[in-house]
Amino acid sequence: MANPKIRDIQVIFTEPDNIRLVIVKIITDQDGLYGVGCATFTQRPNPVKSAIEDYLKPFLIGAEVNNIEDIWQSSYVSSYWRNGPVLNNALSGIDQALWDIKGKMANMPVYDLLGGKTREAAAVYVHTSGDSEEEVGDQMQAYVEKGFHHIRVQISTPGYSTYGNKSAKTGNQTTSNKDPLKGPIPITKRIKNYDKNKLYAHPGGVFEPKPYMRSALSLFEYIRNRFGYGIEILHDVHERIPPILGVWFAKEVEKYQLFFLEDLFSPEDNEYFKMVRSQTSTPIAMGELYSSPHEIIPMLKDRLIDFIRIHISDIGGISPAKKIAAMGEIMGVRTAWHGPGDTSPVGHASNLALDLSCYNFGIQEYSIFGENTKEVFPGCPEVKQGMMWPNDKPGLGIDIDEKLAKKFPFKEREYGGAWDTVRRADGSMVKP
Ligand code: GCO
Ligand code: MG
Repeated sequence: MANPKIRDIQVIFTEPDNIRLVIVKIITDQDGLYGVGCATFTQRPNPVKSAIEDYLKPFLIGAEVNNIEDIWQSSYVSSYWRNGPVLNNALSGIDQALWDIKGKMANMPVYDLLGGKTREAAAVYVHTSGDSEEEVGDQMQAYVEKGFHHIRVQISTPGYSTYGNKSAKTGNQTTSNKDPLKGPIPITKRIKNYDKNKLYAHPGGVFEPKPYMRSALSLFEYIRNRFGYGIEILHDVHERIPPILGVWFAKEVEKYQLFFLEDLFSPEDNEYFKMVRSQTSTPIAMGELYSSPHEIIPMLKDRLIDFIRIHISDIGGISPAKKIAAMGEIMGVRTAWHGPGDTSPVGHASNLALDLSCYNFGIQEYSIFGENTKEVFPGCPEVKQGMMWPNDKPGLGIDIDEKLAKKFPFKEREYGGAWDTVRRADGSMVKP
């Protein structure tokens, strides 16, 4: 029987729980044989769709589905200029779908194609956040009682906005701080009737590094006093603070024994990780914003990070991710694939295939699937007792109910669905 070939490539947009998801479906010329892949770049879905439909589809129709690596390598350079989140998400959708097909042809789960299980399930971490330390602690208590052992903790900063907690009081509002001793007063409050529209295209509020760091350090102190050191806590700085303050912060948190401290710097400030490494043993996680091998390789080569936070579809799919994981293993760096709400359940299934098969697995981020999402994606990985479990079906073990997916078309979004525009008190931009 001839090797199956790609007959059609389809892009499916759906947002079952208010997050825009992009799925690729590869149909082969063998009846009933198809695969699904995640190409979700929630802030820019349309260019990803075009990169697939207008460029990769005509390039790949007729290709033999067996040859995943050759398809990946030839597609990667088919644009000549390469890397970046749009082209890599397009490539990821194709790549993950081809791994799904190969598993179905071999009648094996993808994790078996990648070398088999090194663990039965993948430990996950979940998100807590709140306006007060007690609120964060109570959320944490509830998760601990459900068997979770790794908890991300974020807290709002009185008078300012902050990442990970969009509370009405201090989240996306352009807040004003009344106490100048607690931090600068936002420019929108200093100048009467300041035209806020000049500053806030997509209001993400006002962020100031010192008040944020004081709130976070106080939260860690509270959590350790309330829960002790038996539970693992994680924290996401999400860039935002000037790099030298990041170096100071990484040292200050050492006594709280975080499982990891994430996105301490922006990718543009990768060089600062060398300073952190020589001054503290706080475990460092970085990578969700990387979309080129040039960003992650130096981090692994010099052991500048402890956890690879790469968003698999932003790096081009399972094929490149497994190579990065292998380099990580050789250098003593563990995986912690990005798993936010804007990774589709197909993307989570790809994360899980690597979590189970890679010896140097660290932890898996898990954003709880909404009810609609679980219905649109039959075979969603199951999470219980703080672990994500495979369903042992061939391929990625997940599908998309296209009829149901159509019931959740992309909603209109102002500002094109841009990421929050966060600014300092003086009105200057903050990343992100
Ligand atoms: C995380 C990430 C996300 C991103 C989001 C961007 O650690 O899960 O920081 O929350 O902000 O995926 O679209
Ligand atoms: Mg993050």
